[in-house]
Amino acid sequence: MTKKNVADLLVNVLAEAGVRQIYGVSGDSLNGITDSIRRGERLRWIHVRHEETAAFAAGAEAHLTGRLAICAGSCGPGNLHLINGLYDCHRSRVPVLAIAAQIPSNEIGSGYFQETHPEHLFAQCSHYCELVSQPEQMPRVLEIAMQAALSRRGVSVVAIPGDVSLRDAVEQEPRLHFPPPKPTVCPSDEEIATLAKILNQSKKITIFGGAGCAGAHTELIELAGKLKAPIVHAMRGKEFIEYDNPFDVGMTGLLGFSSGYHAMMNCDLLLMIGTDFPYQQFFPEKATIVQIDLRGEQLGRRTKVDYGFVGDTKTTLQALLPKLEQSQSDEHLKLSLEHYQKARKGLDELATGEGNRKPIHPQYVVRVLDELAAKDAIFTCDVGTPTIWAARYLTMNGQRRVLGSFNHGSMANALPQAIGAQVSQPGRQVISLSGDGGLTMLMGDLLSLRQLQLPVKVIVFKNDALAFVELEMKAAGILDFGTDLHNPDFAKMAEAAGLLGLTAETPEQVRPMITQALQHDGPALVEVIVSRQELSMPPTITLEQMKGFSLFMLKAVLSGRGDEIIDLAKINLFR
Ligand SMILES: Cc1cc2nc3c(=O)[nH]c(=O)nc-3n(C[C@H](O)[C@H](O)[C@H](O)COP(=O)(O)OP(=O)(O)OC[C@H]3O[C@@H](n4cnc5c(N)ncnc54)[C@H](O)[C@@H]3O)c2cc1C
Ligand SMILES: Cc1ncc(C[n+]2csc(CCOP(=O)(O)OP(=O)(O)O)c2C)c(N)n1
Repeated sequence: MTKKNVADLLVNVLAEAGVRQIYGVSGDSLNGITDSIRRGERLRWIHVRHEETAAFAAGAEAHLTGRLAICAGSCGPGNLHLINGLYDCHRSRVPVLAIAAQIPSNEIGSGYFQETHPEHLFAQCSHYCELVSQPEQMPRVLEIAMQAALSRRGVSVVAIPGDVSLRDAVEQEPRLHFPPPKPTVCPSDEEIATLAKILNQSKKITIFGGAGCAGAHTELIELAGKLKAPIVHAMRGKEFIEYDNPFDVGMTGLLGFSSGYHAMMNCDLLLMIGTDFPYQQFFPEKATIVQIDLRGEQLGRRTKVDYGFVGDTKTTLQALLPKLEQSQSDEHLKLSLEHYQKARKGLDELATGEGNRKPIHPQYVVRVLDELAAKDAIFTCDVGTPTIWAARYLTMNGQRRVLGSFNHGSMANALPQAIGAQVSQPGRQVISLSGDGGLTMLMGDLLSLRQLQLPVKVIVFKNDALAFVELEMKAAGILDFGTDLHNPDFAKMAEAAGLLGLTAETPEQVRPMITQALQHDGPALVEVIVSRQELSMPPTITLEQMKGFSLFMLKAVLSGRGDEIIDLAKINLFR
């Protein structure tokens, strides 16, 4: 048997751990590793056009599978390009390992060609970030990195000079051979009794759930039934909470529903479960606040908390439910549900499109897409207005998924995440809701759809602007500046890149074109010419009040229509 080099060992350890692919862009310092992938035939090399895409794609894979996903960049600029995508993965707490190739080990510290120090660069966006400077460190450093990414959920980085990858390995095999641990975490019996007592004594309870409720749908619904409590969700909880949920009153936050906002503001007790919703302004000031989270450091991070418990949602609710009395008072729930129906109706009324009457409202596009997409479709949405439309108009059902750059808030996430989603879930329909700004930021990777034969469907909301920023500028009372986009014909560009390219200019073209794209056996792009300024400020807030406040400082929900601020409301008023 030929002796392994360090790169072979690295590839072997990853393959043994169940890794199937590495996203990246090759380069001299990575040659040892890519060559080992080629020879070993156990991992696929997913060749993208920009390393940032590789990191976002790995993040999407990790999000969907829950397993470790890998990206790689060559030394200096190569791995530096990973950084924004890695920040996103780290802040979304998905397990991703980045391999950052390094310059020749004997040149480190000399200011050599392409020299950077990945250990410093990636320190802020990783749990673990170490340099492998000699073969004896392998596979231990790699395995520590993998364990850190998996158990602390987030990013680990292994920096490795090209020459070290090519040296003979000392160890030959992986050292770790155990299945992923799956501990259950529950508050103590005493704490569960306290929690039950507080809940049994309270009347107007609202549950505020987030992504930490994944896998606990049954328990959550039972809990709401016992407490007669409306359930508000945070954005990352949408895919796990919204469906089959008779207690659903929508999302809160600026992009949320007024019903979600009011259900939280009007309760006596807010029960936060598995959420890290970041906007302080949306929490009630007077209500008692109880928080349950898997990680103790999250308790009280976003609002004052009166009772905090450390536990995973499913285990905690299973322990709690038998101790709860059936609530007899459903006034708060009824009011919240009625409010939700009204808010939902108001938003649905905005999602219309008729014949050839321009402009096309983006809400209409997403409503049609929602109707036509597969039951188990995976949606990705760009930061910008596509996040708003996804939050409000995509319907979840327990099988569908929705991914975005929700915590890091980076533009250009949707296409790269769609690539990772499609690579890791080859049988599923993957749809990217792309902004024209977001798409063009990492547009080179449209080419990857053809090269990698990924049948991703890209819906481009062509409003010729950084529209979300224009909204923020208007909210701050300043004039739009630096937000115009002079766009190409995206459909023609897509065609030139080997994709099906379509343009919808009128509402009547939306449905047939989305249908055609979804049925197309390959990648497709539909550019939809949508209205530029679709949203308006809440009627309760005047322009004067808004001055000096950024959008995220507003303590209100961005209503779907606006009657008071005429210049913003035009589009809605003339409908
Ligand atoms: C342009 C833009 C606008 C946005 N506007 C809004 C908005 O209006 N409203 C909104 O809601 N969001 C909005 N977001 C998203 C927002 O920034 C946050 O990403 C989102 O609110 C967080 O959702 P979450 O709390 O469900 O998820 P996370 O932030 O992922 O928090 C999950 C929490 O659950 C805990 N947890 C994990 N597993 C478990 C478990 N098993 N048991 C218990 N706890 C667990 C974690 O420790 C964490 O504290 C916006 C994003 C963008 C980009
Ligand atoms: C990398 C990055 N740069 C800038 C921003 C600030 N920003 C947030 S949304 C947005 C506009 C997005 O424009 P587009 O993709 O066209 O979507 P739209 O809002 O127009 O629908 C910008 C510039 C950001 N979030 N991320």
